[in-house]
Amino acid sequence: MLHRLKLLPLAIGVALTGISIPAMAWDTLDGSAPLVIGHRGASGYTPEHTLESYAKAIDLGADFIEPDLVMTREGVLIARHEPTLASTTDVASRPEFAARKTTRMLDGVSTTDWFASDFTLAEIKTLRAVQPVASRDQSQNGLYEIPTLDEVIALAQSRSASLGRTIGIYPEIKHSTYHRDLGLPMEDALVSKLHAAYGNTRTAPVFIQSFEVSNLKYLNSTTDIRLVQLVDADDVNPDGSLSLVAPYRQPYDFVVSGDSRLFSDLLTPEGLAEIATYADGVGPWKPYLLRTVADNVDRNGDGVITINDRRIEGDTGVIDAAHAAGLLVHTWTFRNDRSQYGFSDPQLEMEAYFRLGVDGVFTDYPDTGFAARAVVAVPEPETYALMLAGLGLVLAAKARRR
Ligand SMILES: [Ca+2]
Ligand SMILES: [Ca+2]
Repeated sequence: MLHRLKLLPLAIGVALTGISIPAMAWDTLDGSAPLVIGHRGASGYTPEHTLESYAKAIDLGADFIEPDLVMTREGVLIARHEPTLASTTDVASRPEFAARKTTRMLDGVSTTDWFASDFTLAEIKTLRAVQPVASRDQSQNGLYEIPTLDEVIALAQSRSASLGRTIGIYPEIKHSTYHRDLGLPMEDALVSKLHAAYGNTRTAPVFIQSFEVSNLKYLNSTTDIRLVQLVDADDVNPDGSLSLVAPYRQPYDFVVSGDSRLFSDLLTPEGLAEIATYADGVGPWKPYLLRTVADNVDRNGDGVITINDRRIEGDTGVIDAAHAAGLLVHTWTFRNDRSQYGFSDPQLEMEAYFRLGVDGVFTDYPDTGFAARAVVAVPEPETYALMLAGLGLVLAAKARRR
């Protein structure tokens, strides 16, 4: 409720200056409105990581679009959630690529699939995206190409110009250590593209994100573009604590270097203080922020007890601690069709996180995020009354002076 109290001086200030548009004082790091980030585009509606999905996200109100990045054989950055291609493209149905199916270790996990690094960009461009979530619209399968980072940047910049509002990009370096071990290091290639498109400045409408740590520390020495440390986990325990099982136990570069710290250690005051030495924000999985417990009540009434029925037990203090360390908090992932911890409605879930003061949300459904932010942005009725009363006093005083 803290931000509601912040509105009082704001309301008086608004009244004294005669500005009649009420403004929300958010509990975000800098008081500005939180970001709606189109997670893999508008991936709830359109196959993820396609220009069509990013364009849809922009149409639905996203402030930023999120390309996850992997590399082709010749080192071109392309947008895919994983270096593997089977779940999000039609590669498995293409006889000319049947022999490319192979087994590699991916962050310690033996993985059999088609890997982007075994394909040239020209070959990647012959593939078509498919919707990987069976319950989502399958009618656009086979229609859209796999975009390069260059194409994503061009889309964001052209849509920014045509719409008159800035569309940012939020690239994620996927599996940094894995790519480096293949001889395809991603960091310099990404920075080079971003500097060419936006300049080397922290005011660029760009955040670079990674689950690994050492690559972000390196990037902090090579670019002023803002950096975000992602923090993962694999599940939520019945008591509300986070379950940490490999490969979601530690940043993979910690596994390789023998650093014993877990993802959860990054969110202690000490962990956050260290992140603040090299990054501008932290991106924790949302259960790290809002504490929930399982109590065997079917809150969403679907007849089964799942993680979605959990009871909310307040917040964990991580947002305030991150803000105290000077870090933005961008959390993920909000989906209309799943993972609504403790909530029966996906918009209400995002509203709750906005009220807690997160600085941004990643969502597969940017329209729901946009609607949630609009609801939270509207001051409560008593605040309106205060503002109107203040404005009335000013107008009356002006009238007497005439
Ligand atoms: Ca991502
Ligand atoms: Ca249920």
